[in-house]
Amino acid sequence: MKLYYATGTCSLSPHIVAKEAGIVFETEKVDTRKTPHVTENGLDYTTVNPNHYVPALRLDDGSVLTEGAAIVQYLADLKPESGLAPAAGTVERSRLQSWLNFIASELHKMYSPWLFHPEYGTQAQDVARAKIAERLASVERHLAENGPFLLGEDFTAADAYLFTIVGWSPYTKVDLAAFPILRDFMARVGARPAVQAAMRAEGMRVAA
Ligand SMILES: N[C@@H](CCC(=O)N[C@@H](CS)C(=O)NCC(=O)O)C(=O)O
Repeated sequence: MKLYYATGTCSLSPHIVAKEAGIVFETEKVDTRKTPHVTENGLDYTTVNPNHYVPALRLDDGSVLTEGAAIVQYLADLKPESGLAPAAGTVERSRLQSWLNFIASELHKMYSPWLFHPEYGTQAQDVARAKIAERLASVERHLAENGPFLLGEDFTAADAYLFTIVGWSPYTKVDLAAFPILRDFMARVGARPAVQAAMRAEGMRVAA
C-alpha cells in the first residue's frame, strides 16, 4: 500500500491512523502547490486522483481509495484490534462516521480552502472563522461531557482527523483560547508516540 500525502495537510490523519495501527506502507509526497500536482517521483498526480487532492491510498491490487474519512476507516479495519474504529454495523461505528462526517464538512471544509487563500477576502474569512468557532464550541461541550476522546475513553480515527484539522488553527488565525478542553485534547493527542512518528515522517516539527 502507498499513501499519497502532502506535509501537514489532511493526509496527516490517515498517516496517524496507520502509525497507531502499526500498518507499514510506502508514502509518496505530492507537491500540491504545482499545477498539475506532481509527486516526488515525478508522477502527474491527476493520474492517481483525478480530483487532484490528497490523501489517496494505493491498495495492493493497484486500485486507489480516496477521501480521508473512507481511508481512515479502511486502515482501521485492517487492524480491528487497534480499536481505531468500532466494528461495522454497531451504533458506535455510526457515531465514528458521524464525527468523521462532521469534521470533514463542518470543520475541514471551513478551514480549507477559505482560511488558506487570502484572495477570498477578509469578509469571507471572518464568516468562516465565526462558523468554525461555533463548531469548536460544540466539540468543546462534547469533550467536556463525553471525553477525553470523541468516542469516549478510547482514541479513534476521528480523533486523528480532529487533531489534524484543528492543528491548522495557529496558521489560520483561529483562536482556541475559549476552548481549554480542546486545547488539552490537542496537547494530549500531540504527545502520542504514533502521532509524533507520523508528523516526523512528514517532516513536521514536533513539540518537545
Ligand atoms: N474531500 C477530500 C478533500 C481533501 C482535501 O481538501 N485535500 C487538500 C489538502 S487538506 C488538497 O489536497 N488540496 C489541494 C487541491 O485540492 O488541489 C477529503 O476529505 O479527502
